[in-house]
Amino acid sequence: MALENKNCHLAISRGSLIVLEGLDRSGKSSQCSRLVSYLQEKGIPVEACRFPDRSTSVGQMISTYLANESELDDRTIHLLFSANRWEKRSLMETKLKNGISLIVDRYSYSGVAFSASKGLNIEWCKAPEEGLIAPDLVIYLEIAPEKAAERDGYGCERYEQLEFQRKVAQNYNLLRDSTWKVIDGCLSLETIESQVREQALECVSVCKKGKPLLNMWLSK
Ligand code: Z5A
Ligand code: MG
Repeated sequence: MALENKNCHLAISRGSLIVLEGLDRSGKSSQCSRLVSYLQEKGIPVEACRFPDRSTSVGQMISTYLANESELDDRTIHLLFSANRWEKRSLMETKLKNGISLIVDRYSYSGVAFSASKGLNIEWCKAPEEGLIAPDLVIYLEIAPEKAAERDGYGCERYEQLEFQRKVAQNYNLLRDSTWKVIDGCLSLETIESQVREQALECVSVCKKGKPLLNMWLSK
């Protein structure tokens, strides 16, 4: 009984929120899945997440829009992308507090960089993201828009146009903060993978030691 009580007070060290960002085709999804497998092999509790999450009804509206099968006002689609993150917020918090690290393919930075590239005010774009969980680490895969356009699958969805991607890159630059680590997205998959691993392991270790969870753009 005494032992049970003692165990009740043992705090679970929290998981890390690690986000991958970058222009279209910069290699985010490839690196997310490689990182998840690597951390799993090391016995670190981890799950993958992605935004947009097309599995929800909000996500399906977004997916239809991205495929050019529906039209929505720029502010409306911006708020839908944000709502798609808000509908996952409490689940993400529960997982992090239960020691599960989350590797997230795109997050609020995509939301703001893409919408601001349409001419929306950047502060207006950031506002609905305030209060989402702040990432512990943002890995930005940097690649010239021209290089990304040479990769497989480019041009299938609404935003995959060179001029637009140049604006997105400029807006990403405005959003950089101390949580960002920039990796050259033109390196080989394997070289990037090893740099991503190194950054992720350091982040997991710092979070385990009790780094507090913060909220997006409120406490920075
Ligand atoms: N969007 C938004 O507007 N607002 C928001 O809030 C959010 C998103 C969250 C869909 O996103 C769109 O939604 C996106 C932003 C906007 N814009 N568009 N269009 P998405 O995440 O669903 O997009 P995607 O279909 O996954 O594509 P992607 O993310 O652009 O690709 P990626 O994940 O960065 O790349 P990849 O799939 O890992 O790799 C692409 C190809 O390159 C593939 O053939 C790889 O084998 C190859 N590759 C990858 N790395 C390398 C290296 N290092 N060398 C050579 N080749 C490589
Ligand atoms: Mg992707």
